[in-house]
Amino acid sequence: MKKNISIIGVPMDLGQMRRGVDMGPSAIRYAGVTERLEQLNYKIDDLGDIEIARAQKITDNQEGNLRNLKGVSDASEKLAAKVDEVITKGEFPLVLGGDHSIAIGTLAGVAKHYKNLGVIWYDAHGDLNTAETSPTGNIHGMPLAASLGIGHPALTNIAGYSPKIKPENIVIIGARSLDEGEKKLIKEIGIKVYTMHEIDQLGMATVMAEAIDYLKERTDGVHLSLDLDGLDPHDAPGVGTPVLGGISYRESHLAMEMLEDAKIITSAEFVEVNPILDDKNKTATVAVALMGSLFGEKLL
Ligand code: 4U7
Ligand code: MN
Ligand code: MN
Ligand code: MN
Repeated sequence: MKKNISIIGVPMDLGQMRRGVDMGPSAIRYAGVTERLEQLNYKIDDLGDIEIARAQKITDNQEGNLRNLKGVSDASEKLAAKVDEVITKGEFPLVLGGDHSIAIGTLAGVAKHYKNLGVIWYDAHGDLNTAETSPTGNIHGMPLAASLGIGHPALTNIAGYSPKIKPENIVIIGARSLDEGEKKLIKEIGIKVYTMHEIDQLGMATVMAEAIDYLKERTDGVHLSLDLDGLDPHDAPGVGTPVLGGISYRESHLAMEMLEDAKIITSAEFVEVNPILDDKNKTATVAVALMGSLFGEKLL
């Protein structure tokens, strides 16, 4: 039986320094997310946007190398409560970003409901920094660490518990820009990572088959956190931190189709869409197309 999908917009831009990513949810709605998923016979409940405090000056406000800490932390609490409510109602939470710092709140709301939540982190980056290791102080580079319980308590203790996830339940896909501290942490705690090297060498079909097998045998739910910069900037130009040599549009569709076939995804978020940096809303359109595949659209 198909679950109802609840859409939650998070117009967050406090986790980084480029303007415009707060318009990501609008861009994704404009690209037709509701209509696309209704065609697949889902009932869509668009819950609107979480309210985000507007920073006075997004470039100031440094608190010990954690830019806009309070704004991010407050929004994470609100988002966690909303996601928790959606899952309690028996619906599928589909979260639209906004910068990737929102994953802290999403995972805080989701992980309450699972003993062994799995996470697919589809991203050019590891997002495993802390104030100590971050070269930028931008919290959108820290949500995976925070969810593991690593970092400032205002980020790790959202919803009153920590950690949300275990290192062995995470699979990172598409990595090609990892900071030194992130590389060290990955080796220390043992996170499974398919970098672009493995995707080139094995092919996306094998990478996804392995990732699905790995998560299936150890988790009771899987959250997909898809940062559009996981894709190559030619296919997804509207992102704040583009990195050349990424996952293609077709490879990404294959990944989504394989996740749909495996029926393992229990919540999802699509983040980092920045329409100001985009080419005619291409990146939001790509995001919606990938959601189509994730929720069962077929070519024939
Ligand atoms: B995204 C970076 F230093 N690692 O921490 C950092 F390269 O959510 C980039 O994946 C983080 O887009 C990118 O600032 C965060 C940087
Ligand atoms: Mn990224
Ligand atoms: Mn990211
Ligand atoms: Mn980015």
